[in-house]
Amino acid sequence: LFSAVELAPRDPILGLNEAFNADPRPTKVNLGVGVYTNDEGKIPLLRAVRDTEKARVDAALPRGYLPIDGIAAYDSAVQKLLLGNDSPLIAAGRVLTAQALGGTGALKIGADFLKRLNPNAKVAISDPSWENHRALFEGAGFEVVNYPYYDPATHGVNFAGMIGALESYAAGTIVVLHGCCHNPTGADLKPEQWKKIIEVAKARQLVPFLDIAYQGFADGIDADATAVRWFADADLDFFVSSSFSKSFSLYGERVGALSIVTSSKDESARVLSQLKRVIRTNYSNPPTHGGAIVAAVLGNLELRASWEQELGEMRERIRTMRNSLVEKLKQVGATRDFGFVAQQRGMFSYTGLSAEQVERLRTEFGIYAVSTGRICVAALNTKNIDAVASAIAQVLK
Ligand code: PLP
Ligand code: TYF
Repeated sequence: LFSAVELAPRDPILGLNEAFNADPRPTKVNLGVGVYTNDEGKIPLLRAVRDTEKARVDAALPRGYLPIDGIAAYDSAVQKLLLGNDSPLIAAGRVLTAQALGGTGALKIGADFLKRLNPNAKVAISDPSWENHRALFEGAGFEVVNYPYYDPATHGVNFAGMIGALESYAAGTIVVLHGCCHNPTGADLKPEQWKKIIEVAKARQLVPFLDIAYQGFADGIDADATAVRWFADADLDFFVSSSFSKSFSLYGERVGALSIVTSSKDESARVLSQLKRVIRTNYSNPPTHGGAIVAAVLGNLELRASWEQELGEMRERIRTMRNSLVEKLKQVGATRDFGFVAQQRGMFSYTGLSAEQVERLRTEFGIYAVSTGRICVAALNTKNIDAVASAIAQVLK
């Protein structure tokens, strides 16, 4: 049965983790995978999460099945985080949300649903994008194309190229957009660019699929949802996959959601009924723990304030590390200006290092980055940053 099965290639990012774990050097640094670690190099357990977990354990709750679309309070909290507490769309019943297995699970059920709805549509993702975007949509049976996005010359967005591509797409094309903190480049769209994209999406009848996995990591919870809210204001039907993996530091609990904005309450009910069918045949219903914690934290003023405070600290620490890396690279005489690193947003930076330079970082210095030159700046800390800056300067020589 299995004699012809070929060995699949490793995930380029998660595969790095395996190599990192096997590396015996005590000075090794993992800037590969997109995980936030604190100044001690640890994945934090947020206070609000810890307190909520304790209370839940003490309550010794039964573990029945959740509804197919998850915890109602969770779904409602997700909608408010994305669209704002006073969203008229929520009030009008035009938004439906299903708790999902992380942002990845949200993309997967969204892709499967779209395939049933519009099987011949193409899917467009940014060049470059999170590796899994292409794989997920191809896995759902779609043809996936790239729209121009990153401009290595400016370390920003090739907006003319991007808009040109969007304008060339057939009606119904599904366009995956990073809501904020673009993975892997760290280069985000400017407000006026979002406005233009919305205009084109409307005129060309594109299907926007916003993926927001880092809400709160650029400027704040509300500020980072600006693009999502502008899509809502524009009276478009669109999809949003969102994730609490990063913002709640709950990576392994798989807490995310798929939200869909439709044109009416009646449409929402019909769409949700179909989405539930997709969920049922994938995994029946989501797990309880992560969703219950997030719902409890977001539903309690004190816990929510504590969460926002810690999320703000994570955001600030990343900003400090970005500035510090730029400074230190200057101090150690790096032969390039890395000022752009301080402008990029979220967990990642496209450093412009070549695959060979990244390879040297790993073999000579035990510093792990993605071969594309992406580093996770959220894994820098006051203990490893000097070594990282000096190693980067050396491989640039
Ligand atoms: N979308 C983007 C752009 C991401 O960077 C990630 C990262 O993990 C995800 C989705 C998936 O999120 P999750 O880990 O919650 O599945
Ligand atoms: O880009 C990252 O590093 C994160 C984590 O298949 C991740 O988004 C990476 C690869 C993958 C799943 C998650």
